[in-house]
Amino acid sequence: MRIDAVSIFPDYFQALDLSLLGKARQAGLIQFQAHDLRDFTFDKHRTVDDTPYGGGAGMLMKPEPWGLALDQILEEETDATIIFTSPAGEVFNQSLAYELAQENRIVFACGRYEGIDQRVVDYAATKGKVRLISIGDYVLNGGEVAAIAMTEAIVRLIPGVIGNAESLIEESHSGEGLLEYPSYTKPAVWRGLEVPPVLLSGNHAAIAKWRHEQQVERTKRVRPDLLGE
Ligand code: JQB
Repeated sequence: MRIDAVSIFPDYFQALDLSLLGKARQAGLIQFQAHDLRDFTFDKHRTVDDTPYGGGAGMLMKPEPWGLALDQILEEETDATIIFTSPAGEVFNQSLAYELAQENRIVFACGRYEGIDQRVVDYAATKGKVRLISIGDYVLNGGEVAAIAMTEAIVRLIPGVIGNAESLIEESHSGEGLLEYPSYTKPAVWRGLEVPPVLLSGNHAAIAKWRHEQQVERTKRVRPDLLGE
């Protein structure tokens, strides 16, 4: 899979050099490239924003640099998915991560200010599949953090990226169904706080039952919406 991101803050994406994602890149499982939108401007101040037609607060991103960036990144590519991170998009979730993990090419268009001229979205739709995606119902100052979060969720689903295939299988059984159970490691007593004795019992059926009960209790308490309530 090849992932590109266009942004006026390409340095954000250095976070993807670290850890899991860095290893997936070194192993050739994914290619990632961040692009500076200002490289597609020609004026002295490398301007990417302008005032909105019809009035309103703040500035919008002007279309011309976006058009040139998309042209250069996509060239003759026809099957790319172009994702506009946006508070007005569909909300990202695990099933969307699985869906996007099947793609060959993803381009993240990361806006700033009050967003991007709508014609950029319409133009992108002539070059590939366009999606507007939000990472949740809160307001960020721009799309970079959202693109990084989605990239991490997507890339870890690519075969070979997570060393332990079992953890993915376990997730897929619980994914979007129930919250995780609480986990403990050594020591058995820490600062007077004990690990639940059932986990030290060696009784695997009892452990599975306890963990499932914990999942149900937590989900009812914290995320009743996941149980349809
Ligand atoms: C500009 C963004 C998000 C991209 C995701 C999420 O566009 C705006 N509209 C109103 C207020 C603020 C902005 C700022 N902004 C580009 C841009 C916000 C994404 C964003 C997002 N994905 N919250 N905010 N979950």
